[in-house]
Amino acid sequence: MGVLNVTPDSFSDGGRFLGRESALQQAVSMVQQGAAIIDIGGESTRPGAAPVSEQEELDRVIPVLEALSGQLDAVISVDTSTPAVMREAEAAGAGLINDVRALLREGALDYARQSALPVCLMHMQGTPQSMQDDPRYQDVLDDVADFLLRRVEACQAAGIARERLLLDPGFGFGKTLHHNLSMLRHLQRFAQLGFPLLVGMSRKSMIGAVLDKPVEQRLHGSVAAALLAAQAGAHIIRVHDVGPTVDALKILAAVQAQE
Ligand code: 8Y7
Repeated sequence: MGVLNVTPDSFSDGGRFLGRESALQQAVSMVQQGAAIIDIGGESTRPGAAPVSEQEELDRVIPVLEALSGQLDAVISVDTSTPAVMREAEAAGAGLINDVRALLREGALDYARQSALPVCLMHMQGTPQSMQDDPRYQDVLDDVADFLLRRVEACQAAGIARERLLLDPGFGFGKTLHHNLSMLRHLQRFAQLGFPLLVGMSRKSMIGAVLDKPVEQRLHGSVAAALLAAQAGAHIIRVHDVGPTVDALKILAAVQAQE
């Protein structure tokens, strides 16, 4: 899964067109490099990020999705927690809902029930505004797995088929370095829950903390983390740097195909 950066502030018509053009180019390039899914989001969920209004999120995501729809040999995923964005994105051709709030926002579970799309349920402790101030767990593996399975139950109770669900432990979302490393060390546990497992560690602070490097120098660390996750059974890896990651995963696939 390749992360598509949607430029937030192109207000003039020309700017909007350029935004769509460059998004399409970026997406095509990621697909050429081996991405099977392109993830588009209009709400930054980085630690401390300011909330974005529903209209702003729609304005950022939907035009780009419309520009990409039918143009890519890939599934388009919409990174959103907002029911109206899910609805418009599905109508515009999205094939996956990637919700970092696991359908906990008002109306999201209801929308997902009516929708036909698969949904990735991610674990986050707290909110993007506060999640990195002193996150605590009794046991990060138990707590995250329990949360995800409770969200699966809520989905099933709402009438959403299990077959539509993917799970994600949410690296960096209300976790210390220790929590993140522990989740990666024991990722098999999440892979064994019985659902496709999605993970995203690309360029995140856990990579920066281990390497003591800024975000623009985290490529090799991110590829290493992606490889470890895939080896532990992750099915989908969300990354910024598709080409280098796909190379690493091809080596793993070749080795795993060997007797
Ligand atoms: C993740 C994600 C982000 C992740 C899933 C970033 C939208 C933060 N991270 N979605 N989104 N999993 N499913 O640094 O780990 O890319 S945004």
